Amino acid sequence: DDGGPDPEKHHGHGRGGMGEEVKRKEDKRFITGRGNYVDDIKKPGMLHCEIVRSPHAHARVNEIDKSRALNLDGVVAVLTAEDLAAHELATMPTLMDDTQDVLVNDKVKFQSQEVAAVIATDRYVAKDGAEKVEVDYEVLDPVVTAEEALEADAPLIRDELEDQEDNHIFDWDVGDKEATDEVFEEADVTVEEQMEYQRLHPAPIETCGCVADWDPGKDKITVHLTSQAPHAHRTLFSQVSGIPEHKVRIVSPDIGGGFGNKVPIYPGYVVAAAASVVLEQPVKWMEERSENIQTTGFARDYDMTGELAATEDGIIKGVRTDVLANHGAYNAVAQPSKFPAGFFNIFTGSYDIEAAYGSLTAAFTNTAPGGVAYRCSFRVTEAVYLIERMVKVLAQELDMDPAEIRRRNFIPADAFPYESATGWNYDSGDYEKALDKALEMADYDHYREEQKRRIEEDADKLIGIGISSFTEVVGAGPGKSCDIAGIEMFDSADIRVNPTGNAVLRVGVQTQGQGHETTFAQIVAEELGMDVDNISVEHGDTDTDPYGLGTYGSRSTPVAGAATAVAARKVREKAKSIAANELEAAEEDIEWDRESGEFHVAGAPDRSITITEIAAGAYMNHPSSEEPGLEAVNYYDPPEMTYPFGSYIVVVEVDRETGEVDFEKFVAVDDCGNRINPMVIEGQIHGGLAQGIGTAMMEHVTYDENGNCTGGDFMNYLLPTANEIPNFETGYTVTPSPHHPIGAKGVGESPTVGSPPAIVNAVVDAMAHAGTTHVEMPMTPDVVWEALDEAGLSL
Ligand code: PCD
Repeated sequence: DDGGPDPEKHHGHGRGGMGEEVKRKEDKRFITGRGNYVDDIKKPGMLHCEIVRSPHAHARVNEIDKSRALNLDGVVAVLTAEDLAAHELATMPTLMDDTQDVLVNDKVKFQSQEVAAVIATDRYVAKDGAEKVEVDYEVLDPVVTAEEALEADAPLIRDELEDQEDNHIFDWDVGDKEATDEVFEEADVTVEEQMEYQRLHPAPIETCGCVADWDPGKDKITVHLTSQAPHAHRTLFSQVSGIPEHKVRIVSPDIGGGFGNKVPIYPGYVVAAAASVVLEQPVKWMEERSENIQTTGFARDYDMTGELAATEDGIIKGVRTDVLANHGAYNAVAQPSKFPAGFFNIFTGSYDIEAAYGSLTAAFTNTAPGGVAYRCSFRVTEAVYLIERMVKVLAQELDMDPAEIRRRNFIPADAFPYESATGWNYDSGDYEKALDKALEMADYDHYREEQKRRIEEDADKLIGIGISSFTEVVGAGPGKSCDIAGIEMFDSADIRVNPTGNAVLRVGVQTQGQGHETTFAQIVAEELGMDVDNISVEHGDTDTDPYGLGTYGSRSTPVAGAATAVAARKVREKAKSIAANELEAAEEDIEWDRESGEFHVAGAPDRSITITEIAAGAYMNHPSSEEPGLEAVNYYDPPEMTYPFGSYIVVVEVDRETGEVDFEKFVAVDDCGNRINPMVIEGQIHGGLAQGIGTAMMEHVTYDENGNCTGGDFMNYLLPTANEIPNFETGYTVTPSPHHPIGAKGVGESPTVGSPPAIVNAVVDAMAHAGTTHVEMPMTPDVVWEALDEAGLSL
């Protein structure tokens, strides 16, 4: 082939291909109010489902009295675990092969857990009905933190499991312990820090929900589902329900943000589907906001110790980490099954470190289950936070500039492909280039001067500068190492060119807002020389789309994007033989020109033909050597993941009187290889940085000592608004992925992964002269003021 688009000539050819800022096709329907979300789906005779939830975190259910609810006009049914058991649906598997109650069987294990379900003709009646279900609870002692859970006399949460004698789930480790210990013994300097990555929630605007519709005439169920992985969910639905897979159709319509929250299967989906089969009517279930935050997939909740060993001049020799993970009441983390700690083991980050060792213990607690990859490739966010914070701690210990210490330890640009001490194969990178660019954009030296001046003048407001030079790992597969519930993580594309020269692309991944209807059409435009307006993208319907593993872990571009390019090139190959037929030349003499998008006879550029003319030829005058039609399918199993990276620099002003933090400057330089749509990328970066600010400054799912979720609504789980978001300055470098057909890497998660350590490093940096080495997230004004006070800096 011709090797794909040229990164140097990255401005496209005017047809809306790679590198062009094509306006998002999907936005027309979104900004004119024509989006179609799950809650917009209304079917004749549709019933509504509301869930009765436990007010207690840990309690035995003695009795459920349905009678008052059933007496309410409009209530059709009240379901409990017993009713589901009759259909073998009382429990469901989690993505990590644990077994979760769909409705509580015997014992409540977290606050707001699903106890019963009321099905009614109207949502409000269903809600009234849910209030009338009487449950007799016997309250038990709850266990809220992982530390408490592992104490010898802690109450046993999972007493229904045979062989489970305590709240311990698993231990995991990676790296060479002996070699790492040795490096630490011999090191000039070692540093250690304890840090918590607090429990977060993805909190998408659209909560989770479904409309399940059993068709007794066809013995087929159609479920409109807030799903980031429709095909995988179809397989799981079929396995759990016993309905054959070809009789299950999952439709993921417009999704109002996923962020990892819509990867797992939740009890509400199963209840609605069971109710629809039993009642032979469509049933809708839609979460409210607090149900979403309190019960469906949380993220993070890692309590981490980090250690670095280094030479006097700041060469990092070893890294060690130990983690205590709170997994909630069930082991329901959403990650490939061979990675119990997700991709946390990439904690050597962007640095060439000789020895590394990490260990982790996971525990059950009486809190909601989860551990989803919230804008993060399976725990890479925690890993990046750990290493980027530790590099700052080390720089302080050695009194070195944090930019300089990074420079001394980066994996050099000529060392790629690079294998890390924990076994990751980085495809490409040029970390110093990105850092240099960010330093320049941030006016780094100026702010260092300003910082000094403020300290000397004993100013009321201090300046802090934080850096994060992160590496992400996105695009899971390869199928050999990555799976969801045993299904290999490949992805797919199916292109059909119509006789009139336009085309439909169907892909196995779908968009939750990130713009696939535009960017995937751009890949086809680039590879077929078609105009982007002539390509429509379809996704999210398992009856018509090729099987794919879903959208998360920034895998769409690396995997389905690759499948799209390969399928388009297959179409191009066939197009050549049609071109030869039309131009009355030998197929070997036909060349494709990326610039013009046309096929021509070698040495005779005026004997050329467009893809539109070829499409007509494929249906109206096809060569006898070929089948009629013009289409191709590709299932792509990536040989490796892709490793986007970047350098973020944050300048903050910290108020010594109030603990308030103001962003003075926020610079983000990203490298995602070849860029499909720079405008979409910039939008992705802005959104992800906003979520990084939420993480660092205000978001936290909190619990009190009784297991009450005290951070479970938007009054208490604070999301950043336009008021808290500064002006971002974005930049980029281009280091193509050598193994990806169009040289692209993912980018959607990078800003959320990369920014929290830059922000925390900046706040710590403002107090570093007084000896502060760490401030915990979320850095609300009171937390910052405490830290100032401890350092003797508060006013
Ligand atoms: N791109 C371009 N170029 C390159 C790359 C990329 O252009 N080179 C673009 C694409 O195409 C798209 C975007 O950008 O459109 C993104 O991409 P990616 O990175 O590949 O990714 P995806 O797969 O597609 O997606 C996913 C992501 C994630 S993961 C998340 S969270 C988030 C993000 O995405 N989410 C969201 N973003 C977003 N946006 C929106 N709007 N919404 C949402 O929801 Mo996970 O794991 O799930 O947690």
